[in-house]
Amino acid sequence: MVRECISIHVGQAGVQLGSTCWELYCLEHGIKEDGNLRKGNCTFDEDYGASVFFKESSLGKFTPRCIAVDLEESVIDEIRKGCYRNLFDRDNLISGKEDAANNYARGHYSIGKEMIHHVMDRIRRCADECSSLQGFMIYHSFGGGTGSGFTSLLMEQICADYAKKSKLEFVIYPAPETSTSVVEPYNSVLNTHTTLELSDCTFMFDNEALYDICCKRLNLQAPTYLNINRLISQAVSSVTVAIRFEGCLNVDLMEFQTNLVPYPRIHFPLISYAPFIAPERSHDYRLTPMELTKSVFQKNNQMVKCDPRHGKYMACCLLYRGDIFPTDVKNAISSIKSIRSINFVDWCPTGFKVGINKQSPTNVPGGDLGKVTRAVCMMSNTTAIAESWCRIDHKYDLLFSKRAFLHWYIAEGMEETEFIEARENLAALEKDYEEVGFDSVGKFLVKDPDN
Ligand SMILES: Nc1nc2c(ncn2[C@@H]2O[C@H](COP(=O)(O)OP(=O)(O)OP(=O)(O)O)[C@@H](O)[C@H]2O)c(=O)[nH]1
Ligand SMILES: [Mg+2]
Repeated sequence: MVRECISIHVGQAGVQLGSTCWELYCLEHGIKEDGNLRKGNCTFDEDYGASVFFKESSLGKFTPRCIAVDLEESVIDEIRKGCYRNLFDRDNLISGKEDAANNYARGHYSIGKEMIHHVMDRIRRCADECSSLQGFMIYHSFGGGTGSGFTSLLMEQICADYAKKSKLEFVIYPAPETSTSVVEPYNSVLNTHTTLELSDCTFMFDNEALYDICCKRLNLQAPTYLNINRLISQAVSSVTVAIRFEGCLNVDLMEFQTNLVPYPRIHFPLISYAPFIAPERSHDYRLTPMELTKSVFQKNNQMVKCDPRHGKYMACCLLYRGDIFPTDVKNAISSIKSIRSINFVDWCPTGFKVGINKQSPTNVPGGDLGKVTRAVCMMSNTTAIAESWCRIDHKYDLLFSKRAFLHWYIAEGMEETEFIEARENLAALEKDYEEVGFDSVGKFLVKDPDN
């Protein structure tokens, strides 16, 4: 039975990232820009394939099961006018007249409230077209007013209406190089506070880490959002490949999630990908499965800046694509286990979960990654990712200690107490990460001196 997924793209980053993801999904499933299948392509079948992400019409045209929403129109207009304009259901491209001006409060309360019913209505229609809806994937930025505020509002509504369905997020984490406003720390903390109990799993993509990969690994002079988004799309595609294609050792997203999320709040896996290789270097390039596996444990292959050597792993999921065999993987993992700097928490020792999908990575024409026959994407739950919360919290504290820019939020109806509660929740999250890293051994052996 087909288990459909609905993608929701919110705000500029969410929508633009959506464009590159659908570009890649179309290429992978052999779907043309107008939604028709390429001749001779038959990747579609009953259980897997395109129907998880695409709706097929009686004439054989495929339409993405997705909704793109932004509070202003320019970004969505790009899709309406772009070469994929006939792919999407136009009614699911929703835009307003006025953006959230980088203000969470406008996205969540004032302007966002006017748009939410229409968006929920389109989501309901999409859900009604599914025979067995698996869940939602929500793409957005932490830093934008729409990406943070409207997404929070949307998540609240989706959770109220579809409590049992899984909700995964793909989120752009702000970076100084690409930042567009000074209040991104506020928006990020407020968004995380609201969605922490609502989201099942959140994959963060740090623009700084991706910017560095573009410059240092792929020799791009001045990377654009398009360059960055195309890299993220390859990772998102790897994360979702198992629910779209059949393969040996094909472990699906829900199974990975069970292994990745030991506690509901500890749901921010770190994504690493390999290889990052420029097209001009790819013809004489071939990494062994062992080398490939080792490279995803290196810092420069991570999509969030943090140092896993300073943390402990709770779980590692390795998603291989292309010509890889289970024995190769087994050997690679046993060699990884012997590396001293890779530490696991003692209550969950060396939990590796592996998926192999025979589909090798698809090359995007004009893209920045060269053609390779195999690749790996690692989703790991490591306590080191808490570093990214520390960084944002610190920037938040600097602003909030002076109550800087707060009046913009108050003017839209927010109260200072919400800022205080949000920050406390994030402090608790940092603490949660610290505590899961503690050794459990000995804890139960210490006797209470009074007894
Ligand atoms: N990777 C990536 N980051 C983006 C992109 N567009 C914006 N960003 C980042 O997203 C944050 C800004 O949020 P946006 O998504 O532009 O804002 P929005 O959701 O449209 O919200 P408002 O414009 O405030 O209504 C900044 O951190 C940007 O660096 C993109 O296409 N790709
Ligand atoms: Mg915007």
